[in-house]
Amino acid sequence: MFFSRQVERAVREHRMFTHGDKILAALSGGKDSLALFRELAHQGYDVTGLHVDLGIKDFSVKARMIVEKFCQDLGAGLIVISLAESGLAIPRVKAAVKRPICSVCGKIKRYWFNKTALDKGYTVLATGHNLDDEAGRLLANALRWDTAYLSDQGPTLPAEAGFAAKVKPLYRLSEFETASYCFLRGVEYHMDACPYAKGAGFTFRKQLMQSLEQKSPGSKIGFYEGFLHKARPAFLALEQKNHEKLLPCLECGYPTSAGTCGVCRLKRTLAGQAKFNEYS
Ligand code: Q46
Ligand code: ZN
Repeated sequence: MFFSRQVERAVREHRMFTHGDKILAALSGGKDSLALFRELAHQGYDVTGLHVDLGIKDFSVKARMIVEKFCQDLGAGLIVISLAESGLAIPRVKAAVKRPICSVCGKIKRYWFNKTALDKGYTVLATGHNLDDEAGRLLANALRWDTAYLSDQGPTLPAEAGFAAKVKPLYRLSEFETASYCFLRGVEYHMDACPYAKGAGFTFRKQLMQSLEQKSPGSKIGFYEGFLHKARPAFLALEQKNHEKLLPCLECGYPTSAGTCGVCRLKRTLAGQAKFNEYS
């Protein structure tokens, strides 16, 4: 099947993992992450799910139910992290920070993905990013010529001090293809959009790339693969020179350049606000 062959090709060409690896796969409940997990399990990989419950009313309750049922039906292991339990439920964070919530939410999720993979001894962390996600992100990074992000963008990131190895085995497949896979395999996924996704820049850039694809089929994969082979090595070389030294966070050990990492600082801010509300 086309879908399986594209995953096999991505894994092989980018040496993502082998059948000896312990893979932790992030499961949001959406079509991409569930398709990825099902396909890896089907190909005989040792894969466990990780769901970060964002604490967004109704939306997160449904997402978690879908993921739990999916793993139960498949007989697969699942780890659930509740942001509400660590005081970082996304609606609370949104009320407290001035930055766009999606960039903070992304940071918090990445923090927990990485921490869980390292703490529990997984050798690689897999996410369900597809070609539309990757091409849209590349466009955003190129529009800003953000050399640090451009050097970091790719289907594999090797493990380094404090960071687990990360892979994106669906990077050759479009959103339409992952949705079709779920439909054909009877995978029930979360179709509701996150209430905070409206107006997010990434949606617009994906639509832009999709218009290009319609006018000129093959644009998305050509743009992304061309970047990987022809441009990324130059950005990597450039950033190796400017590489900022990271040290473990004083509170949680996560790599940071600021003494205390962003997530620990955020926790502190929210705890301070809660105390203020209690006394005011
Ligand atoms: S969950 Fe979080 Fe997304 Fe919702 S707040 Fe934005 S980043 S849109 S993938
Ligand atoms: Zn920290």
